[in-house]
Amino acid sequence: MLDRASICVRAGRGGNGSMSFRREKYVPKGGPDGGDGAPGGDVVLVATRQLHDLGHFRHKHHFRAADGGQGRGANKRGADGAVLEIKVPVGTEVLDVDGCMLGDLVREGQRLLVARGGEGGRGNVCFKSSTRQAPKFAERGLDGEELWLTLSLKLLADIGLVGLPNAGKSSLLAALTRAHPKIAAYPFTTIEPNLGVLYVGEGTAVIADIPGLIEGASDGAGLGHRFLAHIERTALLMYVLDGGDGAAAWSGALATVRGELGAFRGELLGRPAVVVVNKADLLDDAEREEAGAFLAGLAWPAASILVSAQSGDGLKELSAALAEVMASARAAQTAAEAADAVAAATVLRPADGRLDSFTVDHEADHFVVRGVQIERLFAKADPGNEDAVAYLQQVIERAGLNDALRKAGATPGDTVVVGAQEFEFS
Ligand SMILES: Nc1nc2c(ncn2[C@@H]2O[C@H](COP(=O)(O)OP(=O)(O)OP(=O)(O)O)[C@@H](O)[C@H]2O)c(=O)[nH]1
Ligand SMILES: [Mg+2]
Repeated sequence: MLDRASICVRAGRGGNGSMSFRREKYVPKGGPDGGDGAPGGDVVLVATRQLHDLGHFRHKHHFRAADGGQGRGANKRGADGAVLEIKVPVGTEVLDVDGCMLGDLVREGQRLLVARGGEGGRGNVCFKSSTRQAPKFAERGLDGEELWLTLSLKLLADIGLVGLPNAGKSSLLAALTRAHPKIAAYPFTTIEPNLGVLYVGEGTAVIADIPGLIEGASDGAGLGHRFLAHIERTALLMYVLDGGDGAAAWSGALATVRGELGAFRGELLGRPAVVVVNKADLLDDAEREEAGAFLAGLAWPAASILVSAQSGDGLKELSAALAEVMASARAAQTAAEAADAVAAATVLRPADGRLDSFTVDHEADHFVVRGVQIERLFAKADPGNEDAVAYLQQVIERAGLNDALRKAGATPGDTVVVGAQEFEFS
């Protein structure tokens, strides 16, 4: 199972704005009619349960969204670049090259915008004003963002084991999977969650074994509700009762555990459930019968079984029940999460600043201006076009760039750098 992959994503380039003038018979001097270029397509990661590992990124590392269309005459706008959606398994963490977390995709249908398409340039019709009747320039489209991402798949639990301390949760995890958790005859043996993989039908399910719950766990008693978060997104809960405690104790144990789950998050009580009485090997025939009657009397679980982690009694039956309940629980979870993801807004990275939020730094023999919007404005302007440069001068004067440069100590003739562009301060 490949649990890490690096990919390079590149959003589409914005289309150039058009520089065009109306040409019609009998209209000697038509006005400007150059349309806008369209934005390039974004690159978006989408979480799906149809994928279980990152194997499909082994041979494909580069992903590129479509460019935006160029603007044309007659005020025609280009066509938007299509968004590129890349599917990743639920449980994928997304990091940038510095190891900074960009997002954590934990639900079906959840989306993460990882590279924004470049803005389209405006056509010359946009620059018409009372003093500029015939603008002979248009903006250029901008490059889309491009970056390397590290995808890392972490296991998310499908099945959560819950019960009082010492019920045998870790023993069941060890008996059902290849995990080797610490097991001992005292409460709170487990102090960190353990994960194991159960093979169910054709697929797999991850089982999480968390520390035992005691009364007040949801308020922080025992090992507290810190661990309840680990089972919050499971599709199924498996309640484990200690067979050795005797029938009289089981109802109370269930009530305590369900009380704590409900206090932490009410919806956990409605989660599909399997109840087991463990340590069947300790029971005599009469007690086994009692356990059977107790389990049969529970109406809410999807299945209830008497097992022994030690002797292996009932484990086959338990695996089969888990597989069956898992399949329907997962389908319900996927549908509910997909509805949630549609309702929730797309996860976006922080919005870009305003045109007048920039910094000016005096570095060696030149001045560097930094600011998302102002850098974009410069990138869109064609430095070889006199009219475009005159327009740019006007806009940056209004945004306060010239004042800021003077304040920073710039004098006429000094070099100013904005993004990839360089000009002389005047
Ligand atoms: N006889 C018998 N003993 C068992 C069985 N399952 C677990 N035990 C014993 O019960 C004790 C507790 O088992 P664990 O698996 O550590 O219990 P736990 O629920 O994980 O306990 P915490 O991590 O403390 O919450 C250990 O001494 C196990 O050997 C079983 O099926 N039969
Ligand atoms: Mg344990």
